[in-house]
Amino acid sequence: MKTPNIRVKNSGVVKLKFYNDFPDGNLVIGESKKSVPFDIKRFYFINNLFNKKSNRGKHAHKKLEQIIFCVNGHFSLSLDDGKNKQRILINDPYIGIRLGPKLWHTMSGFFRDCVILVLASDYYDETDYIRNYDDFIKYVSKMK
Ligand code: T46
Repeated sequence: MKTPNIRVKNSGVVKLKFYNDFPDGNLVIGESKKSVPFDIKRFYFINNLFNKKSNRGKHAHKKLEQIIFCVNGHFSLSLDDGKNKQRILINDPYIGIRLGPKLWHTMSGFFRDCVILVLASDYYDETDYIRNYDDFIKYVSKMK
């Protein structure tokens, strides 16, 4: 995957160190506060994405920092900072995308046994989610 040129606010690219010259498989490494720019308090992964029509995400966070990876297969990530929108095909396990706060994100188009891995800066807290798009637009415009 070519390194994506991120055009929305509160996002960016995280590149992991990897060794892919082992005959027995590849090794990929991330470290808190080094390649991953925060302390990792939680991780989760999403698998069993066989329904190609599924749409996940469709929300923003108020404070949470996350990095999203596709460790297998590929999917489409849509980002929206309330003003700029961008869609990225995520298909490189060594490149993660920062999902910073106040960034509406949607994952779709899951393909080839897609497995998504997310590293998060904090524990799960439903009050940190903005799950309604109109509320998101109001929230980001208040912040300006
Ligand atoms: C995000 C995107 C990329 C928990 O109880 N604990 C957790 O740590 C998480 C992540 C979820 N949940 C519960 C909350 C819901 O009842 O699991 C259920 C499904 O969560 P949600 O619909 O938010 O799943 P996604 O895939 O739409 O979103 C997830 C993360 O929730 C979210 O923070 O940014 O992945």
